[in-house]
Amino acid sequence: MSPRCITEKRTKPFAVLGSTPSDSHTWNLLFVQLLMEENGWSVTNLGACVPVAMLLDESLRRVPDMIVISTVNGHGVQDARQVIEAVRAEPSLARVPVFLGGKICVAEDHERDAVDELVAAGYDGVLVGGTAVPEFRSRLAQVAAGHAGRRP
Ligand code: B12
Repeated sequence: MSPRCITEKRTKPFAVLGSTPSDSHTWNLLFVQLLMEENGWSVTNLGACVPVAMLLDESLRRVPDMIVISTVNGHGVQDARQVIEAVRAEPSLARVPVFLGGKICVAEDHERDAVDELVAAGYDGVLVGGTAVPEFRSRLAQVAAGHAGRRP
């Protein structure tokens, strides 16, 4: 555990949410934050254009039950890769579930390959298209159930 890490008893599962370093869109982030809160999560929303170092600092300070990256500017396939590589390189974050969602490419025909590449790079799920939100809800419930099982 990092010396900077806060020790706490959590009543709710906790997530760090942010966008990629290049993405300035914000309504997607607000949507995901509200969706998670409605499903019983507590969320720190770091906002748009999140530098990788900021995401790491926040996640190491208070190790989350999930990290969520939302990006819609079409550069996710490049930018989200540097994010997951940095997260997985931190020993205390290496096993934290990390989900990516939104619009990750500028062309839909590249999306399937991009999803596979990003999962291979370390994401637990890359959620795009019409099934993204229902799939995300069920992943939230799964991770929250694991959190409830660990609660004292
Ligand atoms: C509003 C808007 C802007 C505003 C943003 C204001 C703000 N404060 O956010 C402004 C004008 C600033 C803007 C700028 C740009 N934009 Co813009 N923008 C839009 C627009 C019209 C709406 C986005 C929005 O707010 N939607 C509402 C939210 C709630 O929905 P959403 O973002 O689609 O998110 C949904 C899903 O993607 C999903 N989702 C998102 N994240 C996640 C995460 C998880 C885990 C899950 C499960 C689901 C999920 O759930 C949400 C609800 O269904 C879209 C076009 C469109 N109609 O979607 C373009 C769009 C996103 N923009 C686009 C582009 C290219 C840009 C610019 C790069 C343009 C430019 N050349 O400068 C810049 C971005 C610069 C940058 N550095 O990122 C493109 C992206 C291309 C792509 N992905 O294929 C789009 C799609 C327009 C287009 N058709 O070309 N934009």
